[in-house]
Amino acid sequence: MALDLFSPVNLGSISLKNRMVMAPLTRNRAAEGGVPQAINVTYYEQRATAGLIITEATPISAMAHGYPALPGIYTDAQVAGWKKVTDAVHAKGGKIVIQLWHVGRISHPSLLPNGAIPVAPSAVKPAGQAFTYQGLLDYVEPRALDASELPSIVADYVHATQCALAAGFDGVEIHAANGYLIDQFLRDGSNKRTDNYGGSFENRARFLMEVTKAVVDVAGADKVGIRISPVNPFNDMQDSDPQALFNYVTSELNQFNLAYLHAIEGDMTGKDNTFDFLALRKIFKGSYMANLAFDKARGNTAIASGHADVIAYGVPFIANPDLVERFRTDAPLNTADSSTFYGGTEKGYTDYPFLNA
Ligand code: 8OZ
Repeated sequence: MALDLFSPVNLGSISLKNRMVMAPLTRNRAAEGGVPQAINVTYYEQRATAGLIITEATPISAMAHGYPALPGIYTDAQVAGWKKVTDAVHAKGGKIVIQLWHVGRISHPSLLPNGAIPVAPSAVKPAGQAFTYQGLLDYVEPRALDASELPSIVADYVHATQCALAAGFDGVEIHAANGYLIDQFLRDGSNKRTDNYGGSFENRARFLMEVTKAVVDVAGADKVGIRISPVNPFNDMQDSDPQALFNYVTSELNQFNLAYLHAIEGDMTGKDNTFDFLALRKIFKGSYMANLAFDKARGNTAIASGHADVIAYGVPFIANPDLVERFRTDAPLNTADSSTFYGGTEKGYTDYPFLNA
């Protein structure tokens, strides 16, 4: 029988009961100190029938924050909070990895320790405004990191990975997508460096490779995935030759034997693009996760045709905690309320109905 969304699969050492992955989704509902709280436990536990849950993007240090009410993964209290989440998901037979995040320039001094200036590969201010506790505020020109500072950020990834393992996660996903710090190094719209971390593909990918090696050394490659978004312009990102850059990045990642490569297959703004994602899938030797507005039919087709091993669903999992069962039985889907995506309470978070509820 052909493979489909309901076929089990292993991503590295993580065994999935089906191929429907809950995509990482920023929800801005952590307690003070970036500590996951009871409603966060309920939210993830409700979605444990996914083959794999990828948590919301989670800052690896105080300097990695860029939005209000994010949960972190660098203090003891955060680890204790996340442990309740992983215990609840595991008790329901689910698997969960945490997405490790540094926002780089997509932040604001009001969100950072002592009003620090956000850091980035280069002092290039992104267009747009930051979401802060005071509302939307213009981005500021970030401070270009000195190469001598990078090992301490790599150390923050290592520390966060240790925290993630202590919190009981099945693995970690390195967020190298959507215009945040690692992606800012990768793409030449935001990386104007003239040292070993800028210019050539090899140089622009150096920071990602250093982070990956360090995280793999702690967690084991079979517990590490990476998310990329080669052509997503979100957060004011551009690159002069994304296909060649990400073909290179993907082939370099082969050295690690990672659990999976997760690609946002296009432009979240809905504009057509001509990027060849199948080329990445063919270059990459491990499992491939595709994301971008898939439905059940397109997900099944992508798996049966070999385009992807697993499919990540975002908005459908916000509105349908039992999305797997709904797809399995062709049941109607709840509609997502975008006004409650970011921040708030249980409303639009843990109160979407299950089938027959
Ligand atoms: C939407 C709003 C805030 C953050 C990403 C972490 O795009 C995000 C994000 C998305 O990866």
